[in-house]
Amino acid sequence: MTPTDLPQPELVQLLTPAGERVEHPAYSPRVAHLDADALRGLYRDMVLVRRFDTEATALQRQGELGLYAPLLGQEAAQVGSGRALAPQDYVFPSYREHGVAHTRGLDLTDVLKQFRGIDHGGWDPRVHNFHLYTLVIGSHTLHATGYAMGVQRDGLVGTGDPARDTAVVAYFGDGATSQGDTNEALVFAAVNNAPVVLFCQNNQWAISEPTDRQTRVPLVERGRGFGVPSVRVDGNDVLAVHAVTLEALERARSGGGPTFVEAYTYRMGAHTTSDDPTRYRSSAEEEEWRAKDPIDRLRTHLASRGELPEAFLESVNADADALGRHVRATVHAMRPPAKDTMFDHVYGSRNTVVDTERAWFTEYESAFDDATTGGAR
Ligand SMILES: Cc1ncc(C[n+]2csc(CCOP(=O)(O)OP(=O)(O)O)c2C)c(N)n1
Repeated sequence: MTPTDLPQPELVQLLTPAGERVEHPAYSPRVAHLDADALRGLYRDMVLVRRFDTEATALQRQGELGLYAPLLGQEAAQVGSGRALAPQDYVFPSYREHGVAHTRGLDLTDVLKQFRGIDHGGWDPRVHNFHLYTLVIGSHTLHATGYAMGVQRDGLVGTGDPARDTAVVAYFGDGATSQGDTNEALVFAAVNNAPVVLFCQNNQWAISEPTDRQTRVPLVERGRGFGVPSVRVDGNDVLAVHAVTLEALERARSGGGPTFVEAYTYRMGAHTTSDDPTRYRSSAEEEEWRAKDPIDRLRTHLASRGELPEAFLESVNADADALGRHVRATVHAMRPPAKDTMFDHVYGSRNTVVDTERAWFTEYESAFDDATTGGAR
């Protein structure tokens, strides 16, 4: 049998690509509390992160960023899941999770410091419980699982206190599920009942490798193979993603253990600004997915119910324009850091070896500032 002959797993959906609301016995109740205001909030989030994406891509083309990894097409997967998190939950992103960063309250320009090459990270992970981006594919699934085991041992799971019980989420791609680290994370998460959500955004491509070069079974089956409850959700349906993530987080926080989520979505843009997807995929495929655009889907749904007033759309556009101006102005004003900042954050506290190296480096650098050159380098 070929993979396409195999029975396909259920795809949880609450909004069809045409924007129609459909019911699901297990997941509709999870989002019953969301009123039109809440749905408009999700719409606004998605429009803002898409504008950020457009601005960042343009800034890279203008030479202001060395590289950028667009999230275009994955707004619902990221906003829907990010808005399900509690403040005390902790996130381990890969490098494309700008939409999740937005939901955690980061100033998105911080994300661009690494892409401009002026910072190893860009933000303090402790402020928003949002870890630094990880470029080593899959490695952070182990960090997240280990962190979750720590959370469990600290007694922050299953207490029944909604402000205390904590879940951990790792975001990664379809390609990452082929990495040893991700499979090891599933083993550790399963046998330790770790409070971790392993959130896979299956955007169909790992750079130029399609998912059928990664797996003979739907990715959701990979989680099940390790004995981890696993759900496949329409990743372009913000409502369904929200419902599925709420359930997974609740399971983790209450002591029910890990969940593997496969958010079935599509990377509508390039892998990064260094990539040219026309070399490996067809425009027909891109067209097919454009018809499933996550933002259009929610807009159509809200409009069909008369819940998208013109004044709201205007305010979202105004906010998006303001975000665009902020992103451009902030990036233009970013300057390289002092060279000795490379010694910062090597350890969490002062370290004598690092202090000695910093002193040596500072002295070495000052040798170029001698009187004969007047301090010029
Ligand atoms: C361990 C490791 N191997 C290879 C790479 C090179 N690499 C960068 S991105 C990428 C594809 C990742 O695809 P996927 O996990 O599907 O995530 P996506 O970029 O689609 O979000 C690869 C192979 C890397 N960064 N780390």
